[in-house]
Amino acid sequence: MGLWYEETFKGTRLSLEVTDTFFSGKSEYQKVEIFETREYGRALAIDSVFMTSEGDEFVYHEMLTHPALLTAKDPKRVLVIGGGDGGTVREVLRHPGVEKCVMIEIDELVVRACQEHLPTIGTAWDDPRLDLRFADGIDYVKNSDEEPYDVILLDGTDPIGPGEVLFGMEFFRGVKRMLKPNGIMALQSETPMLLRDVFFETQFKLRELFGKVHPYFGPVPLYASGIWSWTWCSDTQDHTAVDEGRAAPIVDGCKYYNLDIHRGAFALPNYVRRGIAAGPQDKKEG
Ligand code: SPD
Repeated sequence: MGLWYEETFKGTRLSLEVTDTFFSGKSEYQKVEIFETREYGRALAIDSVFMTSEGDEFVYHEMLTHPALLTAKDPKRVLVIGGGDGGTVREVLRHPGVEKCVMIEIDELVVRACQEHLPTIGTAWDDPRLDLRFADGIDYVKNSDEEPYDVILLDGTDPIGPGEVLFGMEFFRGVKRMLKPNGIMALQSETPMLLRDVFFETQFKLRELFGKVHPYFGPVPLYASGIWSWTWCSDTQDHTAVDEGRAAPIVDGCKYYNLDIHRGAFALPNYVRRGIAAGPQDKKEG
């Protein structure tokens, strides 16, 4: 039996057996570690919280990316904020119609460590359509005067400590400012099971900004509780209107996402339906 790497998260613990360590370093923002696990292959942890693993990353990255890209109208410009392991931009750049994908990641150490030690996840670093920048996403969406985007994907860490601002109203307003009027934003929106307050508060904040807000769900075994959510937001588009022509080759290359998953993922469990229907005041009652 090898060593065990343990994540403690909101009163729960998840342990993975680790057989090797490839990287351990500290940036000005956070502690970054990459190791080999017995069942999930190589994994990345930031500040001792699992971020991704070779074994289950496909669920998270496909689900963050394809529901938005395939319901957007002819998306050419895509912005990714966060996503330092490269899995999200990999999925974005599988869409041949995307002409430019700007990725804003605050921590260069995460990207450099993943480029060297997690090459199976970030397979699109050399794609000429990728414009990778090491910058603060909050500043970018607040101050950038670049052309707005067709799709914006938020691939941040948990909203605990430094990541909290990435779930704040000011940040979401900035993101909307950088989105075309018929654009789509999708974000990872945490576990409704363990971080219920964060999940519901996020839904309510997004509803103040977007005419259409739809959470959707999938299993990510590496994340606390195993049940993960993403949220699709737009003023004009329809979250069910998948462009099936564009979807076919994308789905062929996916390990998780397909059109049945797309339809099913937006089905809301009763506790989520009731929590949303109850509104901000009653979010804890579910
Ligand atoms: N609890 C972990 C949440 C991590 C969300 N972001 C993961 C980044 C993967 N690209």
